Amino acid sequence: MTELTDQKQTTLAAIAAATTLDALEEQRVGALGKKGWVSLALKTLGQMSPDERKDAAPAIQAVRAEVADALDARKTALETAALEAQLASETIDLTLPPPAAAKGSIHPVSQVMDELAEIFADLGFAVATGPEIEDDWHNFTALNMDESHPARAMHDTFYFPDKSADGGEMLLRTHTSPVQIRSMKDQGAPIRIIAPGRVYRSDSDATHTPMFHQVEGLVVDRDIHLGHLKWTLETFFKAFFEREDIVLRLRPSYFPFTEPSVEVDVGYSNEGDRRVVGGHGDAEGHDWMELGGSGMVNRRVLEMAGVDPDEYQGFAFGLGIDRIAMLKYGMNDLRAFFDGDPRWLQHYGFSPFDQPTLSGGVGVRP
Ligand code: 2NL
Repeated sequence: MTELTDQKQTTLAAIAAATTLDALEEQRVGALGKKGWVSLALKTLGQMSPDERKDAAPAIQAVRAEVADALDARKTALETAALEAQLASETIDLTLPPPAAAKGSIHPVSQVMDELAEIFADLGFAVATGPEIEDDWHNFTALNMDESHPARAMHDTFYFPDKSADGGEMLLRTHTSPVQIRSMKDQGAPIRIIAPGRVYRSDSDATHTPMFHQVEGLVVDRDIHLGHLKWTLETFFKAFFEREDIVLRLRPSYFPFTEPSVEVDVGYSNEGDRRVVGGHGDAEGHDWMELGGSGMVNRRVLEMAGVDPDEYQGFAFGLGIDRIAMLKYGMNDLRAFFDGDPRWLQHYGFSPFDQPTLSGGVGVRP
């Protein structure tokens, strides 16, 4: 019994001195584990006479309980101390100055895409998206540009070295028209969508980059005519440029995918080295700027997209997003759009908190 009391004193002292949960566990195993001294002491009860056992059993159980209680108490104390230390290290000093202002800004192209989506959503258009890597059927054939069509060569297409599984050429889309072809095939008519996104053409100079942004629009329904097209574009440009004196000029043109086809010009005036839309025709320095093309969807295109051209008609248009962004926000160098220069982005970028909305204005400056 004295040996047991000694072992108990040693263990209780070690428990009290333990500063980690690991050290505590070591004491538990040494005392209460299968080969621990308490467990071994309990095993000796079997060899005792009933009289001896009557005294020894409660004594050993009492030691066992005392050690177990000490372990529990120490464990709770260590855990509480650990939590308090963590809480102390994670306090926030509210008297410190605020962190530096966020450095990121929304690129003008992203801003204008958000503005476009907002305006067209209000006119009942949904936003459609599709792959940037296309096959030649969706990019060209379905748009009434077969292999021999000269417009195919005119598009300066980036082709991939490998053909698709069914033998077609793979390419980077040269316009977002294939998105609308896919939407018509999937949804059928009537349909009212815009397809904004990146497009690629292999030409590059001061006014052309190999990747640029386009938004196309498509409305297919019964009895659609050119009047709907003109009203839609005029309404869009008035909302986008936030002025009522927008003048549009539709010039006869040719696209294989529309018939008739028209070029869309907007009137502008020069203000120093900056072009400002609207107010056309009242003084020197006024001219027209081509912003896109449009027309009535060629019936062959409707047919190839699975829409019956005797039941449905449609109009479509395509606008260069980078160009209308430059015009609206007074930027003069297209190439700066894609340089990723943080100073340019700092100057021309938009705050992430400035979401374009029709109620709050679609073009708030940061
Ligand atoms: C331009 C000219 C245009 C279209 C794009 C189109 C799409 C389908 C069917 C018919 Cl699915 N047309 N898109 C139509 C006319 C012109 O873009 O100069 N864009 C910058």
